[in-house]
Amino acid sequence: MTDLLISRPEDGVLALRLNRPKARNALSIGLLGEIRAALDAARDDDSVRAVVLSGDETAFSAGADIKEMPSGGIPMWGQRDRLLAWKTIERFPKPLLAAVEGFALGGGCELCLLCDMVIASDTARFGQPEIRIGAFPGDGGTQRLPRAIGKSRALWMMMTGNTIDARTAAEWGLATERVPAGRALARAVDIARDITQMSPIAIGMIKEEVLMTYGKPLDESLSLERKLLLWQTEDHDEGIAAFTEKRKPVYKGR
Ligand code: DAK
Repeated sequence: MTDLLISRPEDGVLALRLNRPKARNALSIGLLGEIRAALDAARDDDSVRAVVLSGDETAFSAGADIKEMPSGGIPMWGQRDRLLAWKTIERFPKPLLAAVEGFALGGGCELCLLCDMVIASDTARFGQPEIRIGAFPGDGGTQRLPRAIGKSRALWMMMTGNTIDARTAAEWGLATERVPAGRALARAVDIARDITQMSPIAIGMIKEEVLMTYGKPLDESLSLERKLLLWQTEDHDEGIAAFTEKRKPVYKGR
């Protein structure tokens, strides 16, 4: 049985479900490889406009697979396939949504930080408990968590290993919204479907421009954004025409 279940819940929406329930969907190198392959294919497939990642009702993901961690660990962390998988997720150019029920810990929380939106059900618990096994959030958490929720809260999570619930995650900006238990996937698919109605070029540019701010000083990002304002697309013309003619736009991705 594959560790990643792939489906198409709606036109234009790809759903990837982590499927290692007995290991709380821990991110083994094998599972990361399957995510990488699925995202690589989704990136090149024009019929995919948005991707939703989910786990099961108990866990989104409990993080890196602790049982794969060797003593003297460095070679495993630097393993090429592992790093490439995280890079692929980080660079995925289309909207990526996380639907979280249950635990999103360690690498599972870091996976959420790479998603563009995080829908958390009332059962969700987010945490960076690596400190409890003498490690640290080495898959981007030390950099992305403080940007998402602020330095002091991020350090509290990383230094104590304590978890936060969905309400707190939404208040702190880690989660986009909180929904009743069992509703995270349906809500994420709803949002993804709304996104499929938009111009894919404009959606891609929004993601690119927003992510720019993570890697560059603000003044550099702003001047790049202004340069991007010069772009002209058929979709943009269509959007303006549809608004003026009071009809629904038909975007072609050109
Ligand atoms: N890896 C492997 N197996 C896991 C696992 C994990 N992360 N989490 C749970 N499991 C397995 C358990 O061992 C157990 O297996 P069996 O004993 O049945 O064989 C099964 O899943 C069910 O777990 P529990 O019996 O514990 O289930 P509960 O519902 O009671 O508790 C839990 C669920 C998720 C709260 C608990 O299992 C837990 O605390 N899991 C560990 C969570 C954790 O510590 N995550 C962080 C992992 S470290 C880096 C450096 C470090 C890192 C990355 C990069 N660099 C230097 C680059 C570290 C990253 C991490 O994510």
